[in-house]
Amino acid sequence: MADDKVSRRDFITKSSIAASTTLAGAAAGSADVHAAEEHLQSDYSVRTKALVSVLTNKRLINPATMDAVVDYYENKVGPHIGARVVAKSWLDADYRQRLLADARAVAREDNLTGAQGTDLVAVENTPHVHNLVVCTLCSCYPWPLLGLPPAWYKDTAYRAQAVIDPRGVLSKFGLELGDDVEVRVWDSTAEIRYLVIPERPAGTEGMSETELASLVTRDSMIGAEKIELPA
Ligand SMILES: [Co+2]
Repeated sequence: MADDKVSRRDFITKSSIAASTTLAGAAAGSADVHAAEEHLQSDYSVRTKALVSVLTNKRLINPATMDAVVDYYENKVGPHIGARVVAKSWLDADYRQRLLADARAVAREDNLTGAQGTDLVAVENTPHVHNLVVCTLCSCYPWPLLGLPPAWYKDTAYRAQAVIDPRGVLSKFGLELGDDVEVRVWDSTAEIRYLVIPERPAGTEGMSETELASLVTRDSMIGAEKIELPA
């Protein structure tokens, strides 16, 4: 990277101003903020490459193993796995009950625990309860079931507002909930990850597990949307 020390210090000052401006929501979308964010992104990516190269040269990591891990989370693990769990829970009452009682045990049975030995908790949406998942501290997420988290899940604004004003956040996502619906927010940790079992949409009677799974979206399993049948 061509940055000398002065311009680098200057950049750090600018990007922290940009970050606080973004947080305040005052200038989201301004060219300055975007320029600083892009700069920050490229700075992280350069630092990451440098770190990988140092660790590889010291033979502390193997690039082939790293590639395999990235490929695993990018291509093999994804929301299709959680979607299958949801579809199965819609069809099989006994499975659903066991899932809600002890999701970790069910995930272990189905070989869905992944590398992390985290606890998994399943919560169900009903006409009167809507569950929303967040990680206020960072971005803890049920990777083995949903793959990589969406960018908004890691966003400071989402993490802060989801616990303060979940209805407002859901409304921004296009989901307006009636006053008779209780909203429950689940704060994930390094130890506990949550999976939302969305409501099965009407008009799906007689569908197979595969057909049902194809309707289940990633965001519905975070509680950020309801599943709608395609028109
Ligand atoms: Co976290």
